[in-house]
Amino acid sequence: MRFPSSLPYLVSFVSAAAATTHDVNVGNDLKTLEGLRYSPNVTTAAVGDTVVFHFWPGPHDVVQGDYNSPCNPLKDAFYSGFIQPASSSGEADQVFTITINDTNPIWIYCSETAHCQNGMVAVINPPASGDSLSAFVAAAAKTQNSTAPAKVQGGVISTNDNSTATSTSTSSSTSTPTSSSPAATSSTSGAADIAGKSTVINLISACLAVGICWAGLV
Ligand SMILES: *[C@@H]1O[C@H](CO)[C@@H](O)[C@H](O)[C@H]1NC(C)=O
Ligand SMILES: *[C@@H]1O[C@H](CO)[C@@H](O)[C@H](O)[C@H]1NC(C)=O
Ligand SMILES: *[C@@H]1O[C@H](CO)[C@@H](O)[C@H](O)[C@H]1NC(C)=O
Ligand SMILES: *[C@@H]1O[C@H](CO)[C@@H](O)[C@H](O)[C@H]1NC(C)=O
Ligand SMILES: [Cu+2]
Repeated sequence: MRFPSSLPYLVSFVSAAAATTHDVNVGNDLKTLEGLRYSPNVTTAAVGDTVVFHFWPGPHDVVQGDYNSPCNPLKDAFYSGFIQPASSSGEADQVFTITINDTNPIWIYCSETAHCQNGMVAVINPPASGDSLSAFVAAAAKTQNSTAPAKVQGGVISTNDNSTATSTSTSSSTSTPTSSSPAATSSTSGAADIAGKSTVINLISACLAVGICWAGLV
């Protein structure tokens, strides 16, 4: 059961080797140090890329919004749920990751009370013309309340690993050789195993022979 189901995974892993990871901080504009922000608030991502959301003290969440109804989710929106760091200064030890399936604009907001209304919004792949994020901010400011999907969906929550978050494209490009090398390594280590075993067998037979010789001498 496990082996057949891992095959499509390996295939997609190899074909997605050129994908880029984009990191977005939630609740911390690293430039202005404003809390009610996503940073960066504009991300350009290709199909197959991933966007990893890092959560700073809030609480905050990540909701896929409806451009025509700011601070409300799209139908079947992705949703992170609220993720709060243990410490009041650092990042949460969990991240939320979405995969980009197409290059249509993705509007994002935080559903915590008043956050969306105060400009806690972002966009992935904004429309080519017009400052649509500013228009979204202005429209959001006119809304009264925010809503969110009932459950976490459309993305993956995983352990925050700063080492992968900072070495994005390098880690995905090195995954190609890594993904192809196990076959090569396992065959060479298999050969090494056989070589090792035959060495041991040779030693044992040599010892036996010597022992027999020695015993024979005594
Ligand atoms: C990740 O790195 C940031 C910045 O150095 C740090 O504040 C944060 O605590 C780290 N998060 C984890 C989970 O190690
Ligand atoms: C997006 O973030 C930048 C950098 O912090 C900020 O200057 C800009 O005002 C933000 N845009 C909107 C529409 O909030
Ligand atoms: C939205 O907020 C307004 C004003 O505070 C309130 O009257 C209304 O009931 C709220 N709507 C929902 C769906 O919570
Ligand atoms: C991409 O497709 C997957 C599988 O259908 C879905 O779970 C995910 O939410 C989609 N990503 C976005 C950004 O909508
Ligand atoms: Cu928030």
